[in-house]
Amino acid sequence: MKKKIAILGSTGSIGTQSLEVIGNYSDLFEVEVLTAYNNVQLLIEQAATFQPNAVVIANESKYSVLSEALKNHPIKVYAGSDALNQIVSMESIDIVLAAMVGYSGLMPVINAIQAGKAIALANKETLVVAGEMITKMARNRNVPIIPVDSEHSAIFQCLVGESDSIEKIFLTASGGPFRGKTREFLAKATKTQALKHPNWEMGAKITIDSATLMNKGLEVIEARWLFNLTPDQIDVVIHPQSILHSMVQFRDGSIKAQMGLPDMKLPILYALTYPERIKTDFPRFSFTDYPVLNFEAPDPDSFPNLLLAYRAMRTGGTMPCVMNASNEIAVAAFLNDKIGFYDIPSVIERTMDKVYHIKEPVLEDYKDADKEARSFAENLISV
Ligand code: MN3
Repeated sequence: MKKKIAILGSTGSIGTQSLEVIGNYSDLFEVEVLTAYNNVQLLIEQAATFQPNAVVIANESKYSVLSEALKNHPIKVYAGSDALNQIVSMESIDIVLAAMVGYSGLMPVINAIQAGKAIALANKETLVVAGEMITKMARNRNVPIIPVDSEHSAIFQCLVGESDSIEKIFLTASGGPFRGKTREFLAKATKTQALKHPNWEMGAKITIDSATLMNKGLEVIEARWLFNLTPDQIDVVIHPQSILHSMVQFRDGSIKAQMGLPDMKLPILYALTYPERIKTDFPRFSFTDYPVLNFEAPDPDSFPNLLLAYRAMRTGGTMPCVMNASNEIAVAAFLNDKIGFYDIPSVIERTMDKVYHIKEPVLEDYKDADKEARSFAENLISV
């Protein structure tokens, strides 16, 4: 039986690579649902190629273009965030691959878990915002959350066959385009420079997050909830070649690493086929091509976002949600040339200092905190 996949955010970087994987293994997978936020042209092409049961465009103003273009196909067409939230519970879906960007992933993932769907999670912000609530919900419903993020897939793979004996984990970070740069240089860094990532092809938001190291901060919080760790059990190590994708140190001192060439198609495929491994013809790693692999500590002076993420994680409650919201606003402003590189951590820190904090939030509290933090951060930027 083919696994039927719903891809949320199919026109983004992870979404398009997922479709490539699914296209290569059409004997194993079938696309059941595709959703996109705004990119209606690519969604139309994808739908025509993969013939899903249904498509959803979140931006309702694009509905007529979408339905007109697909009118000769037996594909159901919907629009709007309510449709997006409902589609994930469709009876026929086996796996929901959550690959949208930012906070927008939260409600669809919650609804998919409530509907008992296995989650392949690429949307890290979901666990950053409400990881405690979501992982509890998934455990209660016996729903697996399989990480797609390469570092978390690495940890997940290292833990196969292990019992509860983790001492700590090491999340590797490439260091992004600004590794080794001084504060002086970074103060004047432009978005064009920030968008040139050395190892990974990714969307704009995550590429800026990589340049500021917020991406690693988000991943630290994501790892905390995925693997049920305390903040002290998570370390970050800069590894510029992106060959070791992350490591687990066990209580006997032994360390396992998962490694390979940097290619998101591998963790995507693993998440979709787990617990099996499928034969691939992806390029193989050659040890002699990489006689030296480097490791260094992150530089918290040049990249304050990593410390802000640890602070948010230790504070808990709504603080990671507030941090994430202000980061989304600040990154969007940086991409629109409204603020400089170091205004990003400054906006985040000031928002974290000022927006009220709820220690044991319920869903509504996260929604309110997200809204409040966004408007606070926007005000900081507009003055
Ligand atoms: Mn990653």
